[in-house]
Amino acid sequence: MGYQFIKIQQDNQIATVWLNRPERLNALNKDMVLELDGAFDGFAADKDLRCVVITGEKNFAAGADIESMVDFTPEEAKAFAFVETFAKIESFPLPVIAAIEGFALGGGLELALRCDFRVTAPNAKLGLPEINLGIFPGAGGTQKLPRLIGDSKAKKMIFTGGMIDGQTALGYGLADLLAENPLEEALKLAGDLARKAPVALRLAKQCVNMAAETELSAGYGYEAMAWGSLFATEDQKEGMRAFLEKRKPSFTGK
Ligand code: CO8
Repeated sequence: MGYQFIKIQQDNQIATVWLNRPERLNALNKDMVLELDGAFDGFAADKDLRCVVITGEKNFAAGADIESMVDFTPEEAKAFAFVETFAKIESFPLPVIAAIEGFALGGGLELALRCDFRVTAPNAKLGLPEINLGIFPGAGGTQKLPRLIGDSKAKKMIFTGGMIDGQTALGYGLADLLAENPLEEALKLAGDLARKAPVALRLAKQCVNMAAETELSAGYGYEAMAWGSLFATEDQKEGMRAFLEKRKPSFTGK
């Protein structure tokens, strides 16, 4: 499929998605998010894929496209929050990494928040400036950010609309890794993850995501069930046998 607002490169079981609207600092419009949605459907059908990296040249994304939003009705605004696409990315069965250079603002940062990890350049600029537009972050920002960095730091970012750099984001726990070349570092991490047992990794992601949404007892129950199910996989046998035979495991995803 041809894309107008994203580019995709696939190598060594890793897909890299480039947000590609540089003249608008990769501001997310409806078509870009729909393309992203379609791309993730394609990734889900690719049994060889092990990890996805989302990035943008020079900038990650300076938010949702303000020009598209200015005359929205409340109904149109709600539909523009791309609830389903962002949820699809958050619950995607493979690890998803955001590699952030330049601006990651508003809906751009909210997209990065739905990824499993954020690798950030030290001089990147991250923020939720929506308050300066008479709105607040509406694509998960008010819910994800406090869970990630705590209420008061999240409120500071959301209420003031100020930007923080990559170094500060690392201190906040908003960035997981700091690198001069975030894409290179993200691909290194993706390569490591691609060698892990795919079924175990997928279920581990489900369990951790569930921790933010469920009561502890239900989470423990789900974890026990998912963990037990791994003993029906070839990869569990391979992983444990490789340890006992003092060799590296070779996982197949079965
Ligand atoms: N929407 C539309 N156009 C944008 C956006 C944006 N978010 N950001 C930048 N642009 C455009 C500029 O208008 C400019 O266009 P032109 O060249 O035609 O004038 C071009 O990109 C380059 O930008 P600047 O000239 O402004 O570049 P500067 O380096 O001077 O400034 C900034 C960079 C500080 C990033 C500045 O562009 C800025 O403040 N941008 C807006 C940031 C913002 O407010 N983002 C939040 C948007 S609201 C939002 O994200 C709501 C999310 C909820 C739903 C999300 C679903 C996906």
